[in-house]
Amino acid sequence: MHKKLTREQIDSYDRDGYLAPITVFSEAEAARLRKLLEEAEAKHPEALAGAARNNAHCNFTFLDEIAHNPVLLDAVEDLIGPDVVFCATVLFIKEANDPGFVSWHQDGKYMGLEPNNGVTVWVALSESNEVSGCMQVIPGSHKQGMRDHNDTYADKNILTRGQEAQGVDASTAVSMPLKPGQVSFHHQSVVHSSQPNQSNDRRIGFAIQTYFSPQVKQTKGTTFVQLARGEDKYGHFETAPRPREDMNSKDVAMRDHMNQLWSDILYHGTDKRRDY
Ligand SMILES: O=C(O)CCC(=O)C(=O)O
Repeated sequence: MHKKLTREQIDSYDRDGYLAPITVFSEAEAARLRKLLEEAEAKHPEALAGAARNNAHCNFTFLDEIAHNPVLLDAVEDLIGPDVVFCATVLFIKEANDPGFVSWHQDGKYMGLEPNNGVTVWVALSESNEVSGCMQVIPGSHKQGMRDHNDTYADKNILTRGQEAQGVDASTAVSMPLKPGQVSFHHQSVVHSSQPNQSNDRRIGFAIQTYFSPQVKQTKGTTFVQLARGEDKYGHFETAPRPREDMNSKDVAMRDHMNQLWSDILYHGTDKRRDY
């Protein structure tokens, strides 16, 4: 018995490596979450910009609640099983008319997780469509293994290394437009990208990157996770605390520590680092 998704939706995720759109939050709830985010940005600008867009769920309760939302987790459980942890979140924000883009890449390439069978959930807090630069995926590419990536460090590329997966046939790409409150699911090995935002509104996505089984191992360093569902019988990871209030100083220090360790993993093998 599945909790949120149908058999057809699960089969389509397994076949194509993505599933979208799935409604998890109402438009009113998405508007409330966006308001909380924009109030938090106004009050704590330094805590939600640049590298601080990583793991902000450790410092803001409304982001923590999204990552632990029971309906969202019902769908995650349908896709990867009853025991679920997650290691990081990213606020992927493109301002109105922002030239920032995301090159073709696979999430698992630099995360050091083995095997790469987790799922990234991307929650839309504003309209994400072809004008505002929604995500695009190459269906079925999660079954073709990890590709070589070329680290470009391109100026407007939002990814850490500006990494570009090689051998991508963009003519087969499919867009994943989302309304505020809808989410997409993509496999940690599926090739995906997004174009600049050419709309007059911000394109705001909150990505939980990535939910996976606690059986997975970290091969490149130390990673903190939160338990999202079920139990962790393996203990392969450190445990990250959940925030009880916004911007508690202990949580802020812990998040900085986690981000440093995560950055060490994402930039493993290179001396060239950016501020995110
Ligand atoms: O927000 C985007 O445009 C890209 C997000 C992404 O690459 C991801 O969530 O894995």
